[in-house]
Amino acid sequence: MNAITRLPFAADMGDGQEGTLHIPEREGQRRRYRTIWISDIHLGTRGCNAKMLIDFLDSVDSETLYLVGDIIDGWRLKKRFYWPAAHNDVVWRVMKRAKRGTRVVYIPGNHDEMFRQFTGMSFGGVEIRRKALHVTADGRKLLVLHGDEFDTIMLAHRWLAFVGDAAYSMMMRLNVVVNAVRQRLGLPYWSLSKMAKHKVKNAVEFISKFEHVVAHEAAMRGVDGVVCGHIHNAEYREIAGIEYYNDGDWVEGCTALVEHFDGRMEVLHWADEIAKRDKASEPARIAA
Ligand SMILES: [Mn+2]
Repeated sequence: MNAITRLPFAADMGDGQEGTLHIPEREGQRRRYRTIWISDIHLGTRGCNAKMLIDFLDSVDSETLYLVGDIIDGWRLKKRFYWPAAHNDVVWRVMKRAKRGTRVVYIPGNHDEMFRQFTGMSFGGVEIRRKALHVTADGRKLLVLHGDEFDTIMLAHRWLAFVGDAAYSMMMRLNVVVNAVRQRLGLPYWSLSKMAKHKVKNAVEFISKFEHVVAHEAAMRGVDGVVCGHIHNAEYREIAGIEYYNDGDWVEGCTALVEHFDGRMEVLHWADEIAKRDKASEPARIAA
């Protein structure tokens, strides 16, 4: 808990403090959505892809923003305090958004469960909830929760144990190195563990089981669908008449779930969006 109280949020939250940002906020037109869901950012770890997330936050805007858990990695912070300026910049952007009028709902996950004790309270306009019911523009009811609630049912499966494992954090670190090299070579972002997840049979089985358990639970609660995070695997599937959405993560997947103004849902893979943007601006660059 000590490490948490040392987090330097407060220093940068005053008005007109933009100059204290490590990565300045980008001006200009932002893509607007009705709703944005992001989770599993794991601020306070080396694996966190804060730069990509900052690019995302500076490119989009929404009426409502759901933070679906594991935003700050309290487990890792307790072991070793790690808080680069870019991680502060992420928190600053979220708080600023709440101030500008976006409804921000924070649903702590298992890595930031220390914030669950503040359920029902609100800090700087950020509402802290254990779960939420979201009604889409076309009237579908979606249950929003982190997803670790299902771990007890999932105990037979090993992937989650692996997620907290040294091998996983090694892979995440390797991912950072690989992509730093790729960036220098002008190659697009590439996800190591995404590939591993799709190749390892047990992981595939685990993800599928998780999705079915979540969908079953949603059906029992009489909602049309469920939005969660936790397993770092962005997805949209219909399972037994229930819409299953997972907004993925910002460790290596770099994905968000968005709702358009007509209620249409979409998973955004931000590395792909950046690649599209770079391609679109290429003729302009050549012309210049
Ligand atoms: Mn989690």
